Amino acid sequence: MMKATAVANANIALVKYWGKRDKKLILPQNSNISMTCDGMTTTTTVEFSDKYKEHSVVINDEEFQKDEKDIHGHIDRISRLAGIKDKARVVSESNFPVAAGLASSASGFAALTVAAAAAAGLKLSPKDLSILTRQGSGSACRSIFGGFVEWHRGKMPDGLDSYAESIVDKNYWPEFRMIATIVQKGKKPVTSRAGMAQTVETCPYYEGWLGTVTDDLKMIKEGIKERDFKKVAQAAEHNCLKMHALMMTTKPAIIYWIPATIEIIQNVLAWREEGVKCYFTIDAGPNVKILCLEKDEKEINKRLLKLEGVIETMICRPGDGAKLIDKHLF
Ligand code: 2P0
Repeated sequence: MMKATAVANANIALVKYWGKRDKKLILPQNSNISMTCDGMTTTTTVEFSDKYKEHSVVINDEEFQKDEKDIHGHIDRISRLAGIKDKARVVSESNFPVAAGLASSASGFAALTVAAAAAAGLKLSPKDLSILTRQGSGSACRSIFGGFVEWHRGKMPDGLDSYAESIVDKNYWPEFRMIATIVQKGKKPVTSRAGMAQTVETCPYYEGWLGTVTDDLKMIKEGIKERDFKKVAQAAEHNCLKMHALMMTTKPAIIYWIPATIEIIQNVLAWREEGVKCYFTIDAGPNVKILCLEKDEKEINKRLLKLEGVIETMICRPGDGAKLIDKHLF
């Protein structure tokens, strides 16, 4: 088989990945934890053939423009591993706004890796797929798995012990929700890759981050296993604010928040005072993800949609890991 199609969901981190210990192999400074999000899906078809002279990559109907994420290099990495010389045609579609800072590269690289490995004839375990995916984009290695996932930092210089692993599958805690709240579409001012490199180099508080992240990991892993919403959500919110404190105190400062970001933060805090059980997390952009449980989802979503700065929301439950499907895009 030289053609294969995979689907993968985006993921949102509860303990963030923000800094590399090895830029080439994409090895993180700290272990991190995410939830794979049902319904935020990328579908990718890859075909290797001698009829293609060069790799071609079409994402959401547009020819891929080269950026810091080296998709062509990632395809080469996979074909080298399989020992094939043919070039690839790649067509990829996401069902959510790709430029909205919603982890599109995670679902994208996970789907690409699973499809390309299968099309190249490689038979890899989920762990090995995760290691391979990681070399394309770090957070994507978590999207190989469903439910709640930990990406291990690892210690080895070759990165063979830095892979993602399931904590619990999507059926363990089906009531958990992330409401992705869009306040701005379009590209962010500083990419994650550049932003995290600058943070490791210039932020005076980075040691403080590394020194406290172990507590966050422990709390969140325990909370997931105990299905203790407050334990997970409170620690996730704290971890997110620590990451943004790092970003803000690099040189030059990286401030991803816009007024609507603060509007949501202030409201979430006020709603919590009222007894509504909701917390927030924010990634490398202005959009906010609200953590809540199914029973409060409707009320919180209604409140979010009334805020001036909110464009739209997407409600996600724990979703599946990446998998092959039969229906090709071409
Ligand atoms: C995360 N982010 O844990 C963190 C939180 C953004 C903020 O992982 O350079 O696109 O390709 O490994 O994975 C975004 O970084 O960066 C990210 P690369 P990636 O979700």
